Amino acid sequence: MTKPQFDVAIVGAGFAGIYLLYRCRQLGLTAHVWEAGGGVGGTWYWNRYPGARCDIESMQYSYQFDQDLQQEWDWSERYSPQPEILRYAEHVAERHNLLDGITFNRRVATACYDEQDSTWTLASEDGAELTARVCVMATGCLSKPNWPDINGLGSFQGEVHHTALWPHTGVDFTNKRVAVIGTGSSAIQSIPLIAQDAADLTVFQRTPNYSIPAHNAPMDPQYAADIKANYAEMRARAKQSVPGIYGRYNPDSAMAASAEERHAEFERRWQEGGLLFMGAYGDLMFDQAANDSLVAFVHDKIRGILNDPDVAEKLCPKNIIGGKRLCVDTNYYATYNRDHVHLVDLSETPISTVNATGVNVGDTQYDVDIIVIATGFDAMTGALTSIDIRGRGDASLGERWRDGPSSYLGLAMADFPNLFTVTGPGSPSVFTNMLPTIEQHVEWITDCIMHMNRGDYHAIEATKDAEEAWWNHVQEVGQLGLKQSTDSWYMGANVAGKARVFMPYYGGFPAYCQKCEEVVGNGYEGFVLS
Ligand code: NA7
Repeated sequence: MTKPQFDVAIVGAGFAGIYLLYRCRQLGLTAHVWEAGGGVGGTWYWNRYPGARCDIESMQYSYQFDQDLQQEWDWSERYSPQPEILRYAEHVAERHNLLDGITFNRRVATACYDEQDSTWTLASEDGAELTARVCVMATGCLSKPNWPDINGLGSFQGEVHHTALWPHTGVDFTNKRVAVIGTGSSAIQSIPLIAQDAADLTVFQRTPNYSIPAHNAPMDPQYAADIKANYAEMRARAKQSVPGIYGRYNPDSAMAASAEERHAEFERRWQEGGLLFMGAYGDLMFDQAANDSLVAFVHDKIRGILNDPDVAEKLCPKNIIGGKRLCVDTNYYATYNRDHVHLVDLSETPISTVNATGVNVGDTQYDVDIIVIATGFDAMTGALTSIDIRGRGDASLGERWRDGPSSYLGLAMADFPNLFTVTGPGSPSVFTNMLPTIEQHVEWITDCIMHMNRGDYHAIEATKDAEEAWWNHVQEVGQLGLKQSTDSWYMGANVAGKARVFMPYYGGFPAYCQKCEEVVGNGYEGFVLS
């Protein structure tokens, strides 16, 4: 047997990769990270578009593994802007001396399992190799940009920028005519800021999204101090909530309340802002009438903000609220009241072509200087299937997932021994606060590796039966309630030709954690250790 270079090879230096490296070292495991970007931070390294910020409050969108860090770090705003989150990631890497364990600007091309030696060999696009007993894909859920299949995009003579590949030097919109294609979270965050500088802004909208005011503000020092004084308790409570986010969830049924009470509760939540808007009642995602009542409330809000009723109608989504991830904004709808901001509705006529001078829709040509592509990601699977991952018997993960992914707990796949995914398809991931979800996965994976070491096992592999049973459960739970009625990236609907499968686990963070603990308690049930 050839001894691998490391116990653990880690792909990606976002929040998952950083914590993995830290935890491996704490446990005495050798580990090395390959990262495609030029620095740590993952999604916060790449997504530098104007207005990029998290939609979970900063006091919760942070690590909890380091008590001192948790007490020392001061967030400046209720929702941290991208540069501050990136600085935080950099700080954690420096604070724990992790940088020497990361090779930057190294994109993984292939990952192959050698059954003889029970080791993984990673090969990078630039020809380097890395061997390890265990390989962990910490590649993120929203990492592979989704480029729209628009005719002629390459022929445009001006600047084209994808929000997820934003230039580090920024983009100067001053006196420029700008097109934004897409109206998801990235567009909704950036449009108000682009509009501040641009001479003219045209937004090309295929489907409107629901957006709730962030009411972002400088961090209230008293609020931060109160949380710091009770951080452990707050984190424990968050872990008991379905999305892993601490907050006020009303379990009552919306339709059991009077119309006045409902309106008052929705209004209170609108004034508080943020994703907890959906916590107003317990059945908003399960009862059509309840959801309709919230839709009517938000439509009224949109109509109340917009000066032009035609534009307001175009901005009112027709699908349920909460089907796609809710957006959280600062002045998004009001931006369309500005004379130089225009909305082009693509719902009936898509973009026909992009040519040298701009965007063409039907008979109308929109000449612009800059095109911003805000069309999201090949979510959940894109970063994994971009790597040629080969397991036992040369099994290809990309081939295996052609008709949609499948995984045991979002952590491991049959025929891919010693390979783990952090927040992979089949785990709660994007339905939760990603930071605690990442920490739970990293701790589970590293505990598992220690268990292997203690038992002198050289390989662990999910069984086909366990994978299939879990995946069926993921699909069943995904069909509960109203969520599946909306085409979304949760089920691959945003990428042309991608299989439609419900990818994240919709059963909630507490149920998921319990399952993971049971699996361990039952001697790594559903896995074969050899
Ligand atoms: P999203 O939420 O996937 O949004 C992408 C947007 O781009 C959405 O409005 C799409 O319309 C639109 N889109 C995609 N392809 C096209 C084409 N060909 N023409 C016009 N419009 C198109 O990505 P984001 O980056 O905004 O946000 C992703 C997540 O990051 C978000 O949920 C947060 O969790 C953070 P569609 O709805 O598909 O009709």
